[in-house]
Amino acid sequence: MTKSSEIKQGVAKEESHDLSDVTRRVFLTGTAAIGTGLIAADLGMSSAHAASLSEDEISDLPRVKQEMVAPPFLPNHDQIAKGGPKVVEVTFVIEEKKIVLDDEGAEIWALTFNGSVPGPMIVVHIDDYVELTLINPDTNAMEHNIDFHASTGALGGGGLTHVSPGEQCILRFKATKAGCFVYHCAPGGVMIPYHVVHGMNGAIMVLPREGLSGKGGVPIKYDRAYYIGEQDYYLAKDEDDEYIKYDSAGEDYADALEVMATLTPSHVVFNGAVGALTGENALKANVGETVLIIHSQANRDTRPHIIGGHGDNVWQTGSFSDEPLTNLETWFIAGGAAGAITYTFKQPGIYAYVNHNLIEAVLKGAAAHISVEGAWDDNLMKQVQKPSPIT
Ligand SMILES: [Cu+2]
Repeated sequence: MTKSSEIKQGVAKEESHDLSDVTRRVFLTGTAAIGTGLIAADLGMSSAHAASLSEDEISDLPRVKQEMVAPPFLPNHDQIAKGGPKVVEVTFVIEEKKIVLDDEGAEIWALTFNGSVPGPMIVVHIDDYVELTLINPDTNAMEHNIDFHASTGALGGGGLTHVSPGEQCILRFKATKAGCFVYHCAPGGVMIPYHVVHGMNGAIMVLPREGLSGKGGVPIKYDRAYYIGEQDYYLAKDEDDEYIKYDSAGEDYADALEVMATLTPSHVVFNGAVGALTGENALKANVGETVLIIHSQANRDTRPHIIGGHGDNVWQTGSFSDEPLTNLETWFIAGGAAGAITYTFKQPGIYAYVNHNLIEAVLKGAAAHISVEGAWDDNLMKQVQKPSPIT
């Protein structure tokens, strides 16, 4: 059975439920049956590939633990791979937690990988193996799983990783495509968008073993790297036009689905909440530094733009197998994807990094700041006359 037909089946199955009538049991377990069916289908498929390593050969590979860090930061990594392929061990602990989204106190019971929205970025090189331990503590209420767009097979691992509260599982996949890719929870049916728009998504960067390169294969090195995960939220309001507050994760289920069905988010934010990357939380850089920015949106199209700067190199599809576009003003990240850019800062100041749907940037929250230090270059820009009375 193909991946897409599995997903369609799951959606059709869930849509047949009266949403207001979903029992606690169905709610908690989602559509675990879909995952079980898929395991059988997947095992029936040959995994033989010319370059495949045997289980013995994989067990002989060096193993490294990657310490996860909360976005906008990336884990320690080499831009150019040292040595051959490795098994990179990663642990995600799922956390259902209440977070405040804006200055007005709007809040959501977020569903998170490792407690952050977005989840932590994983960085590996092509031909490495990612070995993820996914832990769903019994303090959580819901079943979760993970679908890696970077992986191949079993709904991106979603069919092999359904964990109920109190369970853990281990998934290994080979990183066969170089680029930036989204991962997200996808328990089945309407639970897929519900979990994704409650924050349960993140990204992995699979670097070419020789590092990034630009047009004509010219190597690109970055001095800093940041991960921006854009998140659309769909909060329901009460009769007094106030966002409804809930006592536990999942309680907003029926209300959230109604708002989700309008396709009109209440919030569009970077890194979990309005202001998460502005003011004191601004990203930092110095004049002359090349900054890599990875931008993911697991659900909805977006169009990043640096006000006062450019995308020097832009992999807007996320694929590092393709040459980057160069010198762009604004670029496009398709919903369900992650892209990357580099920009070498040439002037100091506070740059706004926005979703250039400016309504979403200013009214909904999709804005970050990059605070850049260094010397101003009059050659590039000079205020020839300050605003003053017309003469
Ligand atoms: Cu989930």
